[in-house]
Amino acid sequence: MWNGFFYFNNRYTFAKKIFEVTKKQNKHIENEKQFKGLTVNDGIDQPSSFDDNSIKRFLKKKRKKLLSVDEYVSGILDGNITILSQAVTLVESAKKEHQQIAQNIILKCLPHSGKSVRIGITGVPGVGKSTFIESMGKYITRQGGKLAVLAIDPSSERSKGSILGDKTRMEELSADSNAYIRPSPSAGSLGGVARKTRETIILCEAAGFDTIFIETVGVGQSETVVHSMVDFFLLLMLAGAGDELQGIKRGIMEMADVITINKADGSNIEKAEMARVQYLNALHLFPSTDSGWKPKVLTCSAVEKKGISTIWDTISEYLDFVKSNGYFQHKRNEQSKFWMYETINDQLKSNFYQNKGIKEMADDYENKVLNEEISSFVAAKKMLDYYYQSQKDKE
Ligand SMILES: Nc1nc2c(ncn2[C@@H]2O[C@H](COP(=O)(O)OP(=O)(O)OP(=O)(O)O)[C@@H](O)[C@H]2O)c(=O)[nH]1
Ligand SMILES: [Mg+2]
Repeated sequence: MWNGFFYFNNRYTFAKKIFEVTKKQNKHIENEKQFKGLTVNDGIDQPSSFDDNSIKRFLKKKRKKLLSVDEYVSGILDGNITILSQAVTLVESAKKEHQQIAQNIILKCLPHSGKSVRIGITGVPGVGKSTFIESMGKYITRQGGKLAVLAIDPSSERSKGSILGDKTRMEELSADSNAYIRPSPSAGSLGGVARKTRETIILCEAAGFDTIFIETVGVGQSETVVHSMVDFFLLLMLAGAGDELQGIKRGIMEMADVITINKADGSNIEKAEMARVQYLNALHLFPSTDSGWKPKVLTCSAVEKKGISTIWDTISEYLDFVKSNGYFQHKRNEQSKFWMYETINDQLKSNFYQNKGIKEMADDYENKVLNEEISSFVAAKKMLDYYYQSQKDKE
């Protein structure tokens, strides 16, 4: 090998030679006579079909044909999971064309929605939410219920995938024809994820699901978002982990209709019972709830499927209570109003930031503010004035 190197009068020609030869398939320099004992064999033939046209053909075949709005709606009303999934994908899509179809589907499904019970399930990572959903879910479907499991994962925007609603922890449920599991959409903002989940609830209800679980991680804003779209809020806790460790803020405990100490099994049973009493005492310090319901603290083992029926009975007891005192409908009405304004805020904000002129001037104003040439408020006012004027010009 090294001999050949000196054969060529300079490095560049050597490298160029190597490059040319290697490009000429198998005319490898090392197959030349002076490099005895070394043989470079042919590589695997590259399929010549990877030209542009074949890639385009492949993508076209891959892109599912869009159905008509009525086809989606009748498929959903028939409880067809495949069509429901396709419709949910349209809801989650950022494409304007898909959004348009999705809004029409939602509009036509709205009259068939609202009849489910919407249950939010939250708790710190690893507390056992997914395992619990698997156990409670099987309990519900065994009784003939139809369950949809949705998830709101604040990290999905970063992780582009959701740990929540993960099917790996819900093996039996994901194989159950009476259950539908949909991991968190990964949209830009939590507000975006929430709106899409709320719209997905409507489609799932129109498809005949009578119970809807929404799993979310109990560490940030997402609980408040979930709380504003469910009828019942279940907080899962662990024994002996202490509030501060679990990072559970007071606010979340106040939102809970039932607190359940999970993993009450093995050597943890006694600790779980002690924690149950501790939380019950803590709840007595909180002001009474709007619904008049006294939140309960229970224990369960999601893995050993213990305490599951008691929790379900408590949920039914709560629903009877709030349906009889009118709070159920009151809360639904408040939520519908809340989501009307949330959607408006969302749309206005994205409209503003999508505006071409605003996009162009934003950096400039940021710099002016940072250089203290103008105040933040003056900068904001100038951009808003521009935006209103651009809207007026459109009229
Ligand atoms: N001993 C015991 N372990 C449990 C129980 N429930 C869940 N686990 C275990 O706790 C771990 C986390 O369970 P998950 O159901 O994934 O928890 P999660 O809250 O969904 O976690 P994230 O989705 O990551 O937030 C797993 O190893 C489960 O097997 C239980 O009742 N008892
Ligand atoms: Mg989970």
